Amino acid sequence: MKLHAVDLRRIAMPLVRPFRTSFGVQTTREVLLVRVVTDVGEGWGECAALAAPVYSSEYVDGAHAVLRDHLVPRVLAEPDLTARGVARTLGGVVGHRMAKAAIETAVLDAELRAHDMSLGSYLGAVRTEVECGVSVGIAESVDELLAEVGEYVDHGYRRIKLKIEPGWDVEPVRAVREAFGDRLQLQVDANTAYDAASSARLEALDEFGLLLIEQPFAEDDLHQHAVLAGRISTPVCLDESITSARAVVEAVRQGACSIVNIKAGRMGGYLESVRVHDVCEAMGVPVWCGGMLETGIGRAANIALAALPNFRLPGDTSASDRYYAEDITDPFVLRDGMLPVPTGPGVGAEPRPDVLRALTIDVETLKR
Ligand code: SMG
Ligand code: MG
Repeated sequence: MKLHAVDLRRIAMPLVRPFRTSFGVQTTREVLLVRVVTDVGEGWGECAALAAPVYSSEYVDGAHAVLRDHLVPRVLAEPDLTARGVARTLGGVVGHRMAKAAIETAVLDAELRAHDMSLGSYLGAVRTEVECGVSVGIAESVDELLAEVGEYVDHGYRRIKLKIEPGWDVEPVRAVREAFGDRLQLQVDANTAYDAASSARLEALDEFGLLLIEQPFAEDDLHQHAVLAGRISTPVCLDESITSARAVVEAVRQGACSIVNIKAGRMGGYLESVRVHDVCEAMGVPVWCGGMLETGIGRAANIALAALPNFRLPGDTSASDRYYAEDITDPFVLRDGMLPVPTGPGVGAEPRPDVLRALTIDVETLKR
């Protein structure tokens, strides 16, 4: 296909409640959306980067700049662009995986729409709906946390993930276990907030029957994760550390994790995510789909990915109303703890023009 133009659109979406993690509080989700206009039609992709470089080194202004100055000019110059070729075209640029993923997804969306094929079918989905979990931020108090978890349990979520940090770990986990019982599927995510000195607090979580402990240590510290994994029976899961199929093979080989959180943005796209899924399956390592507070565009694509066979645990693929009063697409509505895998062509969701317009801060159009 030929690429005619690319829109880089910045939107701001207020969250229905503040989301606090070990790295800070999000109250509004600033999102960078990519739209490609091609000779076979248009396509959309959502960049996973947050407004500030606090989850990973990427952030919205940086992603915007690298797309505008380096990535989009390379794809615009490509005489015959395919989604499978995007990674090679962008290979000369080091890093910036979330920005690369956004453009690759938009090209893939356009290509699949032109072939009237859904992303799920293309990636190898084996389910028509996926089991959903929800990620619960650090609260002001244990009582407030229990109220929030109770709301989500009543809503039907199949598993709860608690954000933790040193000082907000054993007590909230114990309180949730006591209030909701041992049958609640429960896991925790530290977003790298621990180190060797605070690791004993994590060992104390071993008695609570957690599904997993996600990314307790720094993203480049596989060794510390392997040490913890050797000391506890709760599986250690990696998020921030896993940026490619190569990285996951190394992490598993070192004993640093036995479960993997897959986020397409972090891997540089859905195509690399399928490779990570496949190598994990071959190594006997279950995966699950992470989230970056996506709008309906990114959420639709995540749900398609989560329908692959080795996605064996509920994902952070919550319903639209967990995040937003109004989504930019038709909302994803939870039914019996599940969300349906989109069946329409491409990612299977598109922005509603009026909502998109109302939330837009800026649009920059780059042409051939
Ligand atoms: O999309 O439901 C979601 C957010 C899930 O906890 C979540 N994501 O480390 O897994 C993670 C975090 C990263 C983003 S926090 C703003
Ligand atoms: Mg995480």
